[in-house]
Amino acid sequence: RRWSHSPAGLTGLNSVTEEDLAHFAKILPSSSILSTLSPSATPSSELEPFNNDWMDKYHGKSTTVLKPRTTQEVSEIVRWCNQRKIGIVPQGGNTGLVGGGVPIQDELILSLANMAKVRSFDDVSGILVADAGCILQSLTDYLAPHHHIVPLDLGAKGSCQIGGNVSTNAGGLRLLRYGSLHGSVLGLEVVLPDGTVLDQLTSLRKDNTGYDLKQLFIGAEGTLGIVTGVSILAAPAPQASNNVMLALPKFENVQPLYKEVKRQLSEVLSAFEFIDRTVYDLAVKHGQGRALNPQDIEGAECFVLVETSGGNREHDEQKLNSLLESLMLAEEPLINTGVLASSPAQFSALWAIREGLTEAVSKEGKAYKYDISVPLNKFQEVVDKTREHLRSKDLLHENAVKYVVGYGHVGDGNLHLNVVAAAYTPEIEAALEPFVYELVASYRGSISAEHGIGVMKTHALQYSKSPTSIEWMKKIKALFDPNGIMNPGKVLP
Ligand code: FAD
Ligand code: 2HG
Ligand code: ZN
Repeated sequence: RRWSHSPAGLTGLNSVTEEDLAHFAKILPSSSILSTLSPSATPSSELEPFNNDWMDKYHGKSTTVLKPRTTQEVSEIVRWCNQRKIGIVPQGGNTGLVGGGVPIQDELILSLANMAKVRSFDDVSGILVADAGCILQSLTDYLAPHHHIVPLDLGAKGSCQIGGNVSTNAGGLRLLRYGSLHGSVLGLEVVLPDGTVLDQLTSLRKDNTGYDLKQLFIGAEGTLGIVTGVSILAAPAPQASNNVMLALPKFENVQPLYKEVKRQLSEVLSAFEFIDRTVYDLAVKHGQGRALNPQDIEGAECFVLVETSGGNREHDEQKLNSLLESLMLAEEPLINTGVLASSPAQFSALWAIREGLTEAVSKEGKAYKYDISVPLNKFQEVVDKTREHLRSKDLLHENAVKYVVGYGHVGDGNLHLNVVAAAYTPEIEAALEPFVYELVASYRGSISAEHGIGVMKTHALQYSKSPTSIEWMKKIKALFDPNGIMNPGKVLP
């Protein structure tokens, strides 16, 4: 494989002009238009949150953000941009971690933030239909009194939008239980790059009428169209949830532990999350969740957070207690200790450690994030080999790379390798890439288990996709978006 990482140039696309703004003003009220171009002249500081990503790693130079309120408005904007060959970046909550949601140059940003209504919910079938701009947490809150939950949960739930989740095919903390969005999304409404509205917003559990077009937009990262509505199968809310944080003396115990936990908890197991010692210590340092008793976890090399969700509290607690008992009393125990939540507050505090890892890492420094699929027994090896590689390049010190950590979703075989540096520098990037991608390929893994390709990995796609697959991806892109206006420079090399 040849390695080249030159920033994508967006040839053949036009910048937004004052004439374009005058046209947008016929479609949208002035409150839905932010632009540094006169006559609106929004201060550029107001565009910064849209131009910069969550990690402060990717920076765009867009002059204009539009916030349509209806699918019709989205369609009219897109139709105009297609005629005028103006690049569009669809943006949800801007929590993406691969630079997909911010412009590369001065593309127009189309924010879904003003499309945030629940369209319908059927508490018999559990089918929820919502605007793409609904924030994930607000959907969870909406469903709670109806005793249902969104079949997806992640640390960014307070900001990310369901349209962004669908567009990144977000995995999250309970994929092990509820499966991928490719299964739970029943239908989509999408504005295609020529402005046509593709209405596939069915509320049917079963529909085998030919090609399932909606699947193409799940994980397309806004390169094929703008998702404006989502129909999703909500899950019944569990009657009882519980969790336990297990401290392990060594990484090698994770795999046998996972087997044992699956065997004993079977149908009530809903999460099994891995946290290495270094990132646990960072979470504690930066005040995420409540630290476990330091004496209890002395010598622990890593942690696992196990969650149960079931229909009968007594039955689930009994299962969890007997699991803990058998683990502690085993001749060669796989764990040092286990902290079982005994109240809703403790339950949340344990989850807060896991959900707060991304934030803890970002408080510590600038993170190079590799979200990869590798065999479970290689998780630690990947972290160790990366650390050793950086050490060999003399880059492992306070002023360069401070920490190399690993955490992730064991049930999904998904490791989050985070390299925490003092600053983003070309030197560190050159040491990490293609090193990490070569390593992943040597295990026949995936270079993106859940966060997507965005702008970060376009040049590395070939590590996980064959030339034939990439060729057909390009053909599909050209078919939907012959002018290349939809999130240009993202996903495809
Ligand atoms: P954005 O960041 O705005 O956009 C992401 C991509 O989708 C971009 O390419 C954008 O152009 C496109 N897009 C957004 N909305 C639309 C739309 N309506 N139509 C078409 N394209 C659109 N990811 C996981 O998979 N699992 C996790 O556990 C997880 N945890 C996270 C925790 C934290 C603290 C953070 C900051 C991020 C996490 N992420 C996780 C990454 C991120 O992918 C998710 O947060 C989320 O799915 C992105 O949604 P968003 O609305 O913020 O999308
Ligand atoms: C998670 O699982 C998210 O917490 C974010 O996918 C991972 O911070 C990361 O690298
Ligand atoms: Zn994740």
